[in-house]
Amino acid sequence: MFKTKEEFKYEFSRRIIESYGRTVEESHITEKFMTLERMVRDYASVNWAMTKMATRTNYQKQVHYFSMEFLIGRLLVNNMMNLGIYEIAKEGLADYGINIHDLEELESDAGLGNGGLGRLAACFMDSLASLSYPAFGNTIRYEYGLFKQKIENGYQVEVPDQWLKLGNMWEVRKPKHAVDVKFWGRVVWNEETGKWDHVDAECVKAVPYDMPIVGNDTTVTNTLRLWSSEPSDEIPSNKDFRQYAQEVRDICQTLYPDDSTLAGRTLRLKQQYFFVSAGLRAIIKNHLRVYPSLSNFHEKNVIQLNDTHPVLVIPELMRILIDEYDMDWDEAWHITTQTCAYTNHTILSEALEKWPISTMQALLPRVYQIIEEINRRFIGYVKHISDNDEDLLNRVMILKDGQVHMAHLAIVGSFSVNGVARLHTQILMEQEMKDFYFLYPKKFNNKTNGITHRRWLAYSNPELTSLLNETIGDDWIKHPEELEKLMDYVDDSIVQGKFYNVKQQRKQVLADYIYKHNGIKVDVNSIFDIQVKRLHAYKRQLLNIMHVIYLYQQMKMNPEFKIYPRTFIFGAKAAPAYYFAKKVIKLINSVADVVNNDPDTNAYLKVVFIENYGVTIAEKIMPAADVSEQISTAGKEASGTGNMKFMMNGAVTVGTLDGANVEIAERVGDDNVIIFGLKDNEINELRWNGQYNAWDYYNNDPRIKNVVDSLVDGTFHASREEFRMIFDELMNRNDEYFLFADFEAYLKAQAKVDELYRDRAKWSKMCLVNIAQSGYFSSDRTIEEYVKDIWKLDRVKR
Ligand code: DL6
Repeated sequence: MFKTKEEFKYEFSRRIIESYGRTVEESHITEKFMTLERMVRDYASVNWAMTKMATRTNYQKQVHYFSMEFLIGRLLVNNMMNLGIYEIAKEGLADYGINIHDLEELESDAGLGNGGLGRLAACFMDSLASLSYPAFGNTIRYEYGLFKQKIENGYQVEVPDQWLKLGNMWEVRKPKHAVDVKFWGRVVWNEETGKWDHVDAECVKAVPYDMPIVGNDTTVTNTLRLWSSEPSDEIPSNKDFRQYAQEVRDICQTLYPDDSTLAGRTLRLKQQYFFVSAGLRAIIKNHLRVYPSLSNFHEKNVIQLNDTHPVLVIPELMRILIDEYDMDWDEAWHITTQTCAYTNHTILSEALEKWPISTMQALLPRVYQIIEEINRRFIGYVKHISDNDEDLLNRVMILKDGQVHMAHLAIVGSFSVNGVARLHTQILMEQEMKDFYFLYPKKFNNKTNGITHRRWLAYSNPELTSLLNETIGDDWIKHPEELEKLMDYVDDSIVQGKFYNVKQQRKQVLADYIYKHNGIKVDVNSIFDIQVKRLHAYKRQLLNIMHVIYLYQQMKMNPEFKIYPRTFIFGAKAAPAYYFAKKVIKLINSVADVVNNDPDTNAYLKVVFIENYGVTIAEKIMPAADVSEQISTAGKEASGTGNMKFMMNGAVTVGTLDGANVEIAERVGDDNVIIFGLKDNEINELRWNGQYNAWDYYNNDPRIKNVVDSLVDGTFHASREEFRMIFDELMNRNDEYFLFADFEAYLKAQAKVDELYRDRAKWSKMCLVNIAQSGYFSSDRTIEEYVKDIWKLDRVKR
C-alpha cells in the first residue's frame, strides 16, 4: 500500500493503464474517479479482513445495528481522511494536473434514508469504527435512494435518485452468503417432527453487498451489509416468471414505497422482513462458525433495533431458534430478549407503526403465529403483575383492534428501550409509554443523540478546524470533549476575530453556491439564518416564513422599521404525498420571489430555498450559519441532530425547549442560546384544556392577522386559493402546532438576534461557547454510553 506521494502516483497510474488501457492523461475523469475509489477501498480492505478475523478469533461480542435507513452521504473524502491518506492522494493527483475536488464531486450521495434517523445510523457506524468497537450494520440495498428534489416554479418535483448509476465502488457482492427468505404460504402441523411447517411459500433470494466502514486513526474497519433481492433458485411454479421477477425486484427498488395503498404497505412490510430475516440468518451462521451452539448467542451478539422498522427481528429470531434449531420456547425467549434492544425515535402517534393482522398473517404466517404466542404470554404477565387490571391490559396488548402494535412488540421483546434525548425519554416514560414503564421500569434509559464531529466539523469545515488546532491543539479530533478547552479563549478578541473571518469565508462558499444554483446574490455581511431539515408541520418552517412575512410587512408599512440585513435560508424535502408540506415549500418560494425582488426591502431581507437538501449540501450549509432555527412545537421533536451540527460549527440556536435543544441550552448557558416559546407541559395544558382558539389570536393580534391574511389576499400568489390550505390549517383546523401561541415570543427572540449580532465581539463569543460545548454532542460520547449501558462491548483486540 502506498505510503508516499510517489508510491501513490505509481499505483494510480498502474491501475489506470491496467483497467482502461490508457495513461492517466488520456483517461476520462470518471475513470480517474473510479480508480481512486477502488484504490481507497482496497487500501481499507486489509484492515477490513483483519477486523473480521480479530473479532472471530478473540471471541468478541458484536453489535448488529438493524436499520431500514442509513443516510451515508459521500464516502471518498471521509474514508481517505479516516485512513490518513487524503493529503498524499491530493498532492499526487495534483502532480497529474487533477484537482481532487473534481473527483469528489462525481461521487453520488448515498441517500438511503429520509432524515435524522438514517443519518444517526451513519454517524453511529463512523463512531463505532473510530472507537474500535466491532459492529455490523444491516440494511437494504435500495436501487433508488430518497428522491432528488427539484424546484420548478416554486413547487417540489420528485426525481428518482439513481445513486448506483456509476456503480458503487465501495461495495462487494457476496453471493456465497445469499439466503432465501420465505413469504406467503401457510403453516401446517407436522405430526412426524412435532413442528410447524411453512408450506407453499414463495422464496426470494437475499444477496449481501458489504461496504467497509473505515474508522479514524485505527486499524478497525467494520461492515455495513446491504441486502439485495434476486429471484430464488426455487422459482414458484404457480406464477408467471416475469411477474415473480418484478415482484422480487420491487422489494429493493425504493426507499419507503408509497404506503397510501394496501399494495404499497404490504411491500414495506415485505422489505422489513426481507432484510431482518436475511440479516439474522447471516449472524447465526457466523456464530455457528465459532461456537458449537446458539445457547450463548446473546452473550456474543446484541441487536439494536433502530425504531420499530426492524422489530420483526424479535419473532423471526424466535422462529429460527425454535423451528430451525429445536430450542424450546423459554430458552429461545431468554436468548431473544437478551439480544434485542430498541430505540424509539418519535412520539408522533401517526409514526408509531401498526400492521393489520390480516396482512401480517397472510405475508408471514409462521412469524404471525409466534407474535400471537408472544402476545398470549404477555397478557398472562400483565394480568399477574397488575392484579388483572383490564384497562391496563387493553392499552398495552400487542394485538388489538385488528392490528399488530410494533412498538409494544419491541418493548416486550427487548431488554433495553431508549429515547434519543433526555426530554424525549422522559416523555416516553411519563406519558406515551408510561404503562410499559410501569411494567418494565428497568428497561428504560436515555441515550442523547450525537453526530460524528469528524464529518461534521473536521472534514467539512477545514477553516474552523485549522483555527481550533492552532488555538487548542488537535486532541479534540480523538477526544471531542477536549473542545471545551476553547472556553479559555472565548473572550480573547484575537480568537474572536479569527473566528469571524472563518465564518465569513464559509458564508462566501455558501453564497457562491446559492448564486450558482439559485441565481440569487446574497450578502455575506447579512445574518445567515438557516432552517434545514425535513419539512413537517411540527418542525414549523411555517412559523419561520411567517416571521419573514411579518418583517416584510413592517418594512413596507413603516419606513422607519429597519432590521439588520438577514438572509433566511431554507432547505427541506417534503414526503411526496404530504400536500401541506409541499404547500409550505411553495409558500417559501413565493415569499422569496416577492421579497427578493422588492427594491424597498431587498437590501435587508433575502429568502433562499436550497434545492435537494441532503448530506452533501449540508456539509456546505452547516459551517455557514449564524443562526440555527430549531423551532418545533415543544414535545414533538424527539431530539434533532441538525441542532448539534450547527452548534459545532459556531451558530447560535434560536429554539424551543424541545428535544436535544434542552441539553444544548443547559450546556451553553442562557447567554449563548435564544430560547423562546411554550414548554411541553404548557403546550399539553393548552391542548387538553380545550380553550385554545386560533381565531382569538387572529382577532386580537393585528400582526398575526396581517400575516395570515396575506396568504389569501394575493400578496404572494395571483391565485388567492394557492395557499388556502395553509390558511385553513391555521384557522379552521385550529393551528394544531401552536404557531400563534408562540408567535409573539418568536418575534422577540428574533429581535434579540438582531440586537446581539450587531455586537460582533459578543456574538463571536456566543459562537465560540457553542463550539466549546459541542463535544458532548459527538456521537463518540453517545456510542460510549450505548457500549457501557446496553451493548457491553470490548474494543477489537489485535
Ligand atoms: O433520533 C434521530 C432522529 C431525531 O433526531 C429526530 O428528532 C426524530 O424526528 C427522528 N425520528 C424519525 C422517526 N421516523 N419514524 N418513524 O425519523 O429521529
